[in-house]
Amino acid sequence: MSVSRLFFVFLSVLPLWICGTTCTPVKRATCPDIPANPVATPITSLTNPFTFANGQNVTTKDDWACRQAEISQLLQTYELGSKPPKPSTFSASFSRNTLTINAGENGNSISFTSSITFPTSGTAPFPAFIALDGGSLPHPPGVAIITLNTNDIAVQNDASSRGQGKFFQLYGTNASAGAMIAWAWAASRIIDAIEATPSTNIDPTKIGVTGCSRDGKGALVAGAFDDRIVLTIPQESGSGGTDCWRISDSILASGVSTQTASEIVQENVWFSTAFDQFASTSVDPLPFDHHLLIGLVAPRGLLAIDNTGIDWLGAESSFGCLKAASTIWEALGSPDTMGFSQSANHAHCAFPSSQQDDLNAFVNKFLFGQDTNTTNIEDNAGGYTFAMPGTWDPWTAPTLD
Ligand code: MCU
Repeated sequence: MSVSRLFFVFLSVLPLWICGTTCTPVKRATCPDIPANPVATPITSLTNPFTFANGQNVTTKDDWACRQAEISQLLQTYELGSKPPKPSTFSASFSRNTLTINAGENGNSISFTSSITFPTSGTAPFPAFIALDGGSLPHPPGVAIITLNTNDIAVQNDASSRGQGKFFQLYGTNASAGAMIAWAWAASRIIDAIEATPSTNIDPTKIGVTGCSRDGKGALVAGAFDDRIVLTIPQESGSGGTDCWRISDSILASGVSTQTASEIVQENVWFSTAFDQFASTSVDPLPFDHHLLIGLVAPRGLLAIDNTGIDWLGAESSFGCLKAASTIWEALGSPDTMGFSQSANHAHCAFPSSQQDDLNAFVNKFLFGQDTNTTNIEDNAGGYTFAMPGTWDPWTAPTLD
């Protein structure tokens, strides 16, 4: 081979050699620092997704990656507590439809299990839902259900459950985590285990997460904090889920008996104790609201399922919060990968058949790779109005290149 030909071959393999199989596009060189006191100025509208905490604008997709990292950090610091990374000791095994996960850190170790219910139809490797406490959706054909037992990981009986569960045996009872971020940690470990254990017959690239009510809040947090999850379906998650704190305060003030931050922190341990100071006084100094938690999922698939028949759930708050969040999918050029389906007059967590088509469209698109129509899924059973842009969301979505 001639020298010039050798040089040409060298040049053509160079990118592969540098990148291996994990090459990602060149990112913004540095992300802006979070200001020392991001909770200084009270904000009565929802916070602008497209402005960094230091006031700079988000103008590109690389900026958005930085903004997502910032939002993730702010949510962990002021509301949810820290989600630890994969523990330094980790192993997984699978037998008799049970996934066993062993994790160790700082001399502590735990073992927890998840049962997998396999579909009676379809082909392996199967797509799957990680379903908090089994979830409350009708099981989609061909999809496996991996049950995450929430109380085993972080107990959620009531306000006295703080620090109880295997997560806290591993990370200490003083860990900042509330129960939801602890479950999100466990969902990530389940995905690690699936990736490491091909004998499960689960496709790790086709994993969704779901749960209803308190577990719907948890499903949203799990989907927000692991971008390997391709579809997030919070069902009737209410306050602490797809509702925005500020909108819930406002609809309570207008006479709708809905759950707000000040009530929720007294009821259970879903949040870090760092959230108490805001919940007990005002949520306005928070540099985020839950439209930004929802936006951590973007542009991955998200279908929020709501029930307008129960005031406590604050479906109007969820509607506005999701509308505000939808500008993030829009800015990323992916408006069709998020939708919200609201229906009325049914028992809490009883999935009504009127929402089945919406569910099928999302499941078939994200777990089976089909080209289904998820355009404008925005069922508005409550007849809510929410101006875009408006008082709650005084911004327009930029086009992020
Ligand atoms: C909607 O989720 C919660 C709600 O936040 C609580 O206030 C209520 O007690 O329980 C709901 C729930 O989890 O119901 C199963």
